[in-house]
Amino acid sequence: MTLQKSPAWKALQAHRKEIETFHMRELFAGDGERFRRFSIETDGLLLDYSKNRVDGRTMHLLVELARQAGVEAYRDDMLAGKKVNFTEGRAVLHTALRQPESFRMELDGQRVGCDVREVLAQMKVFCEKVIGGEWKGYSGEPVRDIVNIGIGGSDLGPYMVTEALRPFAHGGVNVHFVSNVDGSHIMETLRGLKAETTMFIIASKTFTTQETLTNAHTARRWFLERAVDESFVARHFAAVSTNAEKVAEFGIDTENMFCFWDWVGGRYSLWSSIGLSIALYLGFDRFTELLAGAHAMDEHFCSAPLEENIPVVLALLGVWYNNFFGASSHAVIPYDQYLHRLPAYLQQLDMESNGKRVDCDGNAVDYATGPVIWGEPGTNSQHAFFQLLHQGPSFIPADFILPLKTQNPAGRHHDILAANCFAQTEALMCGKTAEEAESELRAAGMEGERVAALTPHKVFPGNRPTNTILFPEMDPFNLGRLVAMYEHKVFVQGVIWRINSFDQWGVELGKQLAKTILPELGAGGDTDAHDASTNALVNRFRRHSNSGSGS
Ligand code: G6Q
Repeated sequence: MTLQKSPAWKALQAHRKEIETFHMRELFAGDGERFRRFSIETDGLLLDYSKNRVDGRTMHLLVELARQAGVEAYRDDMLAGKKVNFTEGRAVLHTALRQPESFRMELDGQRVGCDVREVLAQMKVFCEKVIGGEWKGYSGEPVRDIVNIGIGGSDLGPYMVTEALRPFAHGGVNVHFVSNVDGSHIMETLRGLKAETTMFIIASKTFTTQETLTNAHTARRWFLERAVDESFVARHFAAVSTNAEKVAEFGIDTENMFCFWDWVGGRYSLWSSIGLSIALYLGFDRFTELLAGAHAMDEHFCSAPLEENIPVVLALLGVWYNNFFGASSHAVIPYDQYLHRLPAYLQQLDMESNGKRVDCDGNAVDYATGPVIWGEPGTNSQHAFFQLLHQGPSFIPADFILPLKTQNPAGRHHDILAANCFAQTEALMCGKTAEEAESELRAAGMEGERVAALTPHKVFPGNRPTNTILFPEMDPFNLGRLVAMYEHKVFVQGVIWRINSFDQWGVELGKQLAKTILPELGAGGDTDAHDASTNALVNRFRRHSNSGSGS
């Protein structure tokens, strides 16, 4: 049966018409218990979803949709190591990376639990040596700067986490991230560094990614121009990969290689040795707190009933708006400057996972799947795009995220931040009626036609949904919970939409075509191998660029 013909879907469609005219203002006015009924707390992490266009029946029907889609069975399959990434024939076991020590699991003859512990132990020893200064560079000085070279899943997670947890850095090493193949990224990063005290971590699951290898070779050249002796590479380059052969081919001693496994998807890999830069920057104990936080969310996801399950409820609300209100985007607004990379991280997690148009039977879907995810920290975003959230014609649900305690108590900063966060969700929900707008204008001394002319511009329709996520403070444990919460939300939505959330074939075509175009940029004469637009762009670049051979 197709999704849209399922009883739960049809019931939701009918219900959508029933609640069309409901305004959240009235729902709150008519129900003093609304916050209590529509919020969930687990160990200090609160999801308030009462400012959504839902009532008890909506939630009942949405949970029914999750049941009919088999969310619980799919979840159990994923955790049991079944090959739920069916287009790549892979298990999806990032949850195994954050299991406690007692965890034992075998998969196709691999000792998943033991392998994870072994690599963690290797990371711990390495971190202790580097942080403690026992690991010396070629001049005998300790490491001061770590440069993580990776892209996509091998960059966004560690970069987001190290930014989010800056106050927890031990201060002995700085961390830098180079991802873009634009040479400016690596050249700007290297400019301030000393080869003697710099350690490069080449983070690439496949160790074949063009951008990462190009940056890694540039880093190696930069290093050797200074260190001269090839044998010094071993003290300054480490690799995180599943591909030992390619690591050795690049010239990195496999002693300095930290492995992970094909059952860890790139965008789910920050919990694996891809998190080495996190562990070096924060210290290994902080890294394990991050894992423990994610594990706590895994436990909640596995054990809480669907109605009280935070990732499930977030997923269902997303489906509600995406599929029944035509909301094609979803904003994420962290009220925490340290989380400034969270929206970018979630863009990959959500859009690469659920930006799919074909269902698990290979049929094109006739319903919306993953929305566009976007956002910026509050309060900055209030002064930029909130106008559109409040008064634009598009309907955009949003998540507001706020830690209760700040890492930097300073005057009334945190109160002002929180007041803005709460005020925005209140404003989006309540809006401002024409009568209210008009009486405000009159109270300000305006009269007659001017009032009538200005009133429509001052009206806020309200009834715009938000989730508010509060947690005790931005520390490794809570960040782990927050990220795992979004991972599971994305998973649940993928199950409901009957798509494979764990492959990413959509990134392949552009990569293939770039491989054809690259040699053309360095060849003589004009190309006519493509369409007229691509030919003209390639030929113009060839004539005017200063890039060198293009090879
Ligand atoms: C993530 C994707 C993708 C991947 C990068 C880097 O889920 O697979 O973003 O992480 O393409 O790949 P490598 O780690 O293999 O270099």
